[in-house]
Amino acid sequence: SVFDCPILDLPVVHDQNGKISVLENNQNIPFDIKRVYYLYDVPYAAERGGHAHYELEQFVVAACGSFSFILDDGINKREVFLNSPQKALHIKPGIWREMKDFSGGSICLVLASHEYTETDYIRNYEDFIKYVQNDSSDS
Ligand code: T46
Repeated sequence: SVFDCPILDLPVVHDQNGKISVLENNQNIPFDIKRVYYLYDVPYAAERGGHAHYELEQFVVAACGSFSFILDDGINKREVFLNSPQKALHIKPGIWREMKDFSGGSICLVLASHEYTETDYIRNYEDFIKYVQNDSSDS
């Protein structure tokens, strides 16, 4: 569910010359990072996302600037505003996400549990709703 996508407080190593925050396999994140990517040069008012994943889990960090994620589990929607390099949003599998309100110069850093594969995407909202409804009737 969208309420099961926590925002992790990242450790901060701070000295007079700046800060370091860390996401590390087996330390503060529960999967092995297989892929890192980042969104940048996002034009004013652009919206991205509009899909879910079957398997992929990710941590999302506003490495620079700010933006909003709208998470949707087919029943509830939740908007998460990210504006701190010290926080990481954990998006679990089976969550529809949309992204908007990117500030100028923002960088959306993503740490992913799997390599890129298009077959892991659900890009059609009706297919997503069918998928989550079948999933919950199985359990
Ligand atoms: C997500 C949000 C936060 C690749 O070839 N390799 C990659 O690793 C990625 C992420 C994308 N692509 C290609 C596939 C598409 O042709 O780049 C194009 C745009 O990808 P996508 O529609 O996935 O872009 P976003 O920004 O809507 O979504 C991405 C992630 O895919 C998604 O998992 O949660 O960022």
